[in-house]
Amino acid sequence: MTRDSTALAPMANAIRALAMDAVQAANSGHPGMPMGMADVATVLWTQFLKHDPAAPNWSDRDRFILSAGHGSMLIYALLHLTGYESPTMEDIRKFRQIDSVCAGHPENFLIPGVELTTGPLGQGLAMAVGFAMAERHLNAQFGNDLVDHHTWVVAGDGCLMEGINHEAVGLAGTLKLGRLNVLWDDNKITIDGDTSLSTTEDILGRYAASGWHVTSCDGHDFADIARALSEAKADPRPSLVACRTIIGKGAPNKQGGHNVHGAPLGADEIAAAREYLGWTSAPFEVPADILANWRSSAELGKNARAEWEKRAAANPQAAELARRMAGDLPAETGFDAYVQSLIANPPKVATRKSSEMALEAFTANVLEMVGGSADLTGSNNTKTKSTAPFTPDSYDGRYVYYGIREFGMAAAMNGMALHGGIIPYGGTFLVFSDYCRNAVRMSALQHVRAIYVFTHDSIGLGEDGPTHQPVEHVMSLRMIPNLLVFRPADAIETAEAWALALANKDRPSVLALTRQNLPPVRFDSEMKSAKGAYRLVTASAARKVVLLATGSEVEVAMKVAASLEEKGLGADVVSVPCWELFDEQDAAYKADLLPADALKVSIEAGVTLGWQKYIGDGLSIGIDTFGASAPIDVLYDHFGITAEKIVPQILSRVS
Ligand SMILES: Cc1ncc(C[n+]2csc(CCOP(=O)(O)OP(=O)(O)O)c2C)c(N)n1
Ligand SMILES: [Mg+2]
Repeated sequence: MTRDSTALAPMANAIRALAMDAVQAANSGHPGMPMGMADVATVLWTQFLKHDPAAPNWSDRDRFILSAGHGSMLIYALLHLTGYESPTMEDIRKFRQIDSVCAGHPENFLIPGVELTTGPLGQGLAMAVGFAMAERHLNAQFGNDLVDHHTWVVAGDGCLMEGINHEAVGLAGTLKLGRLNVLWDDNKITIDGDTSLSTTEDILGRYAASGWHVTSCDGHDFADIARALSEAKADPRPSLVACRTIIGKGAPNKQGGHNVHGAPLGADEIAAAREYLGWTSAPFEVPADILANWRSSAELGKNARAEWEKRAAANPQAAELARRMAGDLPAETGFDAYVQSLIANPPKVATRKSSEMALEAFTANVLEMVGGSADLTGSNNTKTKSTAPFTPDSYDGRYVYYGIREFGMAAAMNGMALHGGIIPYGGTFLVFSDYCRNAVRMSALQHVRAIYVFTHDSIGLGEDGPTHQPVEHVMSLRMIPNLLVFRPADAIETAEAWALALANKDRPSVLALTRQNLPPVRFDSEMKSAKGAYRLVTASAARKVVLLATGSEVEVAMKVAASLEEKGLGADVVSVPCWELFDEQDAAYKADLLPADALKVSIEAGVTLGWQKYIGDGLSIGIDTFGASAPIDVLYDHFGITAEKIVPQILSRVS
């Protein structure tokens, strides 16, 4: 519905009033951005955004992404004003308090209309690339009748300055994601002051050079904003709209300066702003006529949803789309038959290879899986026969060539998972997980099923040396809450890790996989990895030792156990493919695997810090220094991770 500025200005001022009053009440928060972008947001939400407040999860809604997450009051105000059930005015009054869904930064798990969690600058925009990829992919698979929407992003100077922006913009330009429109809050201010303190970049030039459509507007002129958004929507390329704004617009003495970025305006300035804006209502009160205008602004979206519902009712593919959007796996995943084939023919292969074999089975059945790699496809073994390339000419493809963009890849995976309808997986070397670590953390925080294939998981990669040999990575990933970290020991454990990663729809998984071949250690189909740790070998002689090992070191533990048994010392081998799942088991199960009367020994080719929680004052075999460049056997010997070097240390502790 097109409204003139006489109607729009008070609507935008309602956002400004809520933002300044909520920040003041909380005595913390960021009024500058919502006040500065209120006019742009008002045009977007009343004239462009396709949404229905009564159905926040409608799959064909446009996605609104507040990449500048510190401006959270902008989205809270928009959701409330347009009539979403949440947040209520009570929630807004309690902005940033423990009993309010209006958290300091928007959290996807607290409010349905909040598509994603933002706050780490740059990642919202980078996740938006994933949203736009998901839309095109599902459109190619399900057609215009079911999938036909846009991704709108509000991003600040910080989002465009972060390094990840380069990765995201390059990927979006290459993939020609024309449904992606970024509205840049071009206010020339960041926390420290004027942007000229730290950047002289020609941002529009950079985006244009990356294949984007770029345009600018006066971010306080409603007609000019609408003109620019129309252009952006129509252009077949991804669009950047530089919206020239004044930070804190409406606060007469503070607007335009960096002090309005992240501090309450104070009672005097709020009074002055009320005067300046002609806003006479008490805090947290919106005049009925203004609220009515906001509420009716979603009519277009409501009608669009009604039309969509009719089309969906008549579309035979709608049920399959609904299943994928709900995140439910298909009845047949290919897992059982694949495990039977391994039992019939146990392979001696690297776990990166057995991951590929598992993926062949899963991707043939679970069609919502979309894979990729950050330019290490042949090393990560992530490409399967079922996954054709995802390109601008074939968005129905299921394999993304992300390029050397680990952080951009992980953020895009989060975006695809959050959009829904897709289970993304992507690979790089484990040692480069640091490059995308904050996006992995954001997968976990946002409860999304993104699956990370991190190969070359130890000194076992050999000659490439310490720059490429992860030492602290597996352990440091275990420190991230709500993340499953799998380090499987053979082909069957790898298949189980994949099955568990797919089954856990509310959390991400990491698969840490070897470069080197590993012998099979499992020959049965009981889903033992589901408990995180299990007894692989039971002591023959009276048990004195329990060996805990992961991945490639399970083989070493088995040799150690055999050697101890020869000396009359009983030793269990416990394989620990996933700490997090083990930690969720009951006390009796844990006590049975980790008996108090045995010497407990951990063996893992990585840092030892952390194993003490399972082994107490037992023995921890690992690597607490950087690796070295040499052939694998030399390295395992050099770092003391062989039965020959471990057994004497155990003997000195047990008699
Ligand atoms: C990765 C990251 N680094 C630093 C911060 C802290 N931070 C929050 S907002 C901000 C400045 C952002 O400037 P801009 O995007 O221009 O926002 P504006 O001040 O215009 O609202 C910074 C440095 C952050 N949230 N994320
Ligand atoms: Mg700024």
